[in-house]
Amino acid sequence: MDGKTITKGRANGNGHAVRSILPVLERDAHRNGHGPIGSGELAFSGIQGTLALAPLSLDGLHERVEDALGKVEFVVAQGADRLAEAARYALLAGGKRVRPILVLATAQAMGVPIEDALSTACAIEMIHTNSLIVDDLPAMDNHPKRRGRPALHRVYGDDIAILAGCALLSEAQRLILEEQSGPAELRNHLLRVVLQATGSTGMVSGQFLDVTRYRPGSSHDLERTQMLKTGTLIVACVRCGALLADREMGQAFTGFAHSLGVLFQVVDDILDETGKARWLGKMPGSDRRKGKMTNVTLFGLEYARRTATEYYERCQVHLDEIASSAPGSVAALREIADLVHERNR
Ligand code: GRG
Repeated sequence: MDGKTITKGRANGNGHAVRSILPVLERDAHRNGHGPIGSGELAFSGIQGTLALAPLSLDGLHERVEDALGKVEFVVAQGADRLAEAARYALLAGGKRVRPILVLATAQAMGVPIEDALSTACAIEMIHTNSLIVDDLPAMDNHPKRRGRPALHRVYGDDIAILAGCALLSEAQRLILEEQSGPAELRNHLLRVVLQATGSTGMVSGQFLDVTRYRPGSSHDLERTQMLKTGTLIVACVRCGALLADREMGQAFTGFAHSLGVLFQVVDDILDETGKARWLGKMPGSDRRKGKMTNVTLFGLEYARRTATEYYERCQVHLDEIASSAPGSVAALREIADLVHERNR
């Protein structure tokens, strides 16, 4: 790959929050209309050297996400530096980055350059990080550890942790509105999708049902409540990836996103029962201790394991369908399904 890079600011004016470093050849490939089904490693073939961009793997996408998140700047008022420091402590603590990678992998499958999906991907990870900060507070789940180190409120105090969560939320929205490339209509649409998934129609209601120990009437009802808490954001990642290609999710993508959302939470329930603290980065067994309604506490470990297998298999069926018509590679989406199924943290 050509080692030469350019730095491209993506903000409209001052205060670039996410800067991108594109290999010159990659940039030119986009401009010349050769590219990109995916984005990443450059390969040449044929006498004329036809440019083809090899899709990025999970690791490659992970690297792009970490790089972009590391460049997010929290612009704060004079005297509020510790607020930015706290937000960065939570954001750069090394999560798995499943959600932003899912945005990028979907975009890649739809033939969108990774570069064009990074702002929305980062914004979603920032909102997810906010939800972890809030969930960890003593008034909620009271987790002392998160992502392998002391939870934010244990280091900075509840007050600063809440404010850092607010900063992550507002900066995430600004990223989509100001840093995301494309027409205003697209940016508004992306933001609507993200807010629908994370606000009172989605995650916030899911968390409400969780903290008030809502007792689901059936396994179907449990799935509904878990979709609110966890699954809607995962579906939103796929939807945003598709929107970036100016498409709504078709039946196959919808089925995949829903199955992955359910799979993610079922595996989370299993890990809370069977996982090891050193891998999870937080204490296991918290669901049972706190009387949470999960696949494991309500229906048992065997049921949860069967459900995980069933939804993993559903992911595979939908991925086969997607692979038969998507313009780009679905390999990274397959890797995500494997990761979500097999993870130990
Ligand atoms: C977003 C406005 C707004 C409010 C938040 C607190 C709250 C409302 C929601 C909490 C929802 C919650 C904690 C859901 C659990 C989701 C979950 C399984 C988190 C763990 O995600 P991983 O495993 O974690 O992807 P890493 O650390 O890898 O990112």
